[in-house]
Amino acid sequence: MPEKRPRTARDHNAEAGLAAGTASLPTAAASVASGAALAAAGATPVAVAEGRVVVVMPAYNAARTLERTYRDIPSSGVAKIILVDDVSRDDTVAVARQLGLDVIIHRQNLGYGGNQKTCYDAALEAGADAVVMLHPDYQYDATRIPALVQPILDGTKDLMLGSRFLGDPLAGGMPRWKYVSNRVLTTLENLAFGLHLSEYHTGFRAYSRGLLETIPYHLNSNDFVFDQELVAQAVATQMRIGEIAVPTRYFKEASSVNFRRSVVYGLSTLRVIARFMLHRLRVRRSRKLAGRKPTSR
Ligand SMILES: Nc1nc2c(ncn2[C@@H]2O[C@H](COP(=O)(O)OP(=O)(O)O)[C@@H](O)[C@H]2O)c(=O)[nH]1
Ligand SMILES: [Mg+2]
Repeated sequence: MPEKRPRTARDHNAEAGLAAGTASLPTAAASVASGAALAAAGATPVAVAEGRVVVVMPAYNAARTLERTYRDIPSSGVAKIILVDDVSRDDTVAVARQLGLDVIIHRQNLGYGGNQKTCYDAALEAGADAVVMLHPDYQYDATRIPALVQPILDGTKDLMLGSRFLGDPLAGGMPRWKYVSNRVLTTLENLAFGLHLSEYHTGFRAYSRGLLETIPYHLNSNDFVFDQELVAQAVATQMRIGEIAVPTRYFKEASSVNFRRSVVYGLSTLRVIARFMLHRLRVRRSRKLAGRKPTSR
């Protein structure tokens, strides 16, 4: 287990009772755990790549897993951790505040995609060069954040996926039906996108600032398919995509998506693929898949 992080370095709660979707943070939220602050708090200074890394956690009923997730986030090289609460019915907000996270609270439940829109708005507002999206359900190994984010800080990738399928997800406890449907959807997405990724459905990702500023993610779904739309947008705008292996854990609190919701998700993913193909073949242009502005690359 990693060492317990110094609490003082992140003890700058910024609480913004924002209306959902309007993510303008108060300036107090933009404070950073500087290297000096970390050193003063007793942390070992470690050489980190240039760039400001912000971790965002889209949260919904994560009270029982949040602290464990947080403890695994390396303290060096991460400037800020933002948790967006989507009107949880448990103590997620209280736990997040106790941990010293920057907390943003939705006034109404928007769903997983709607939550991420607020996450990315807030991360950009906080000056992030690289943004890590991490589920607060302790499913993904957050100690892998430095490896995930390195290619983005190096400027060689715009989107990094923490893949469960480069390891053995069944050994990690992934239900077989989820495994099979993931394989099928991933195969179809690879064919459509012309890529060779091992999976597209992970809840552990990192984005460059340039990517988030280029793709119009506000046009995306507020539901789970948001993640797939975002990858399609990244491909359509010629973003560079990579992946690393990330061990995963399956247990009760780490997986709330049931079979019915998964079927809806699967069908929505097929629609994303179809829309991508129509756009690519110039049969039907999609505003979502066109960049917000021309990229400089
Ligand atoms: N905002 C929001 N997030 C949700 C909702 N349901 C689940 N989530 C979050 O979505 C993420 C993925 O859900 P999860 O049940 O872990 O999916 P699985 O691990 O793929 O089975 C988790 O981090 C949940 O906190 C919801 O209704 N609203
Ligand atoms: Mg999960």
